[in-house]
Amino acid sequence: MSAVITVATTGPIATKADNAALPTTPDEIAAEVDAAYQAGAAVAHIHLRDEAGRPTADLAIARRVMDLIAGRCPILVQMSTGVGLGVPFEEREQLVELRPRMATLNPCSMTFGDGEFRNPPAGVRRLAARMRDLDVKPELEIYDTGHLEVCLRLREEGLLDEPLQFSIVLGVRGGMAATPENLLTMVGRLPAGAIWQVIAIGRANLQLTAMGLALGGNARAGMEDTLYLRKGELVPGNRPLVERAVRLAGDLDRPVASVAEAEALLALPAAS
Ligand code: KMH
Ligand code: ZN
Repeated sequence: MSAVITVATTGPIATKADNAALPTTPDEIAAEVDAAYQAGAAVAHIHLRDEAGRPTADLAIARRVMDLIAGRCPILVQMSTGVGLGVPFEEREQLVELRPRMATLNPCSMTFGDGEFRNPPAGVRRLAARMRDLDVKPELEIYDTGHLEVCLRLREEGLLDEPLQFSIVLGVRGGMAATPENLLTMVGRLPAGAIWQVIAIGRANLQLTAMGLALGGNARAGMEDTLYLRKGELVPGNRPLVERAVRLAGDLDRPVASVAEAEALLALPAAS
């Protein structure tokens, strides 16, 4: 089966001081998304930064980024509602009002590195319901085993439509460690028919992304998850990471999904 490649160009944490190639302005993000699309990505996972490079849920910046991307390529935009640790949930949830085709839904609060990632139960339910009403497909970010149970409860409550789409996030300090055993455990617990990908943060990015593809998952690539191509070698942009994921998928007989194929595979509601 084809593999959907998502590019995550920017994320909420790294800065240009960590890697000068990190895109942070709307123009830089759109250019990197376009390069990733040309290399085979069908989905763009988007975090926004303000003029000072800080994570933001500013709707004007979000609209500008979405417009710039749409002006360049037909990639499917997945807005992060995780945004960044310092941004209140009530601001983050507003991003779905712009009706991106997809958005993340982080089901639980947790320790996240040295910070706190706040996703209160009532807010998560409100955001899930709003996404359902707006036809924005949620990608469920599960950082620990219990996060999956919370998602299944949301489905029972009618707040999530099938097929459920998961990111199994490995390597965040406060969530599951980035080990093959944890990935296998989580894949084994997913409900039948679930769509999933691995998000492997840091050093194990390559190995766990490859493992996810070998197990039949989709793949995410980009500077949100690693700033290095390999140990000690900073990546000069997002494109080489996407190209690597495309190569891995191809070698595993997983042709890369086009945008149209990704829309079907991910069962996205029709564009409005
Ligand atoms: N930053 C990753 C650990 C989100 O943006 O909502 C997970 C992520 C979730 O990408
Ligand atoms: Zn993200």
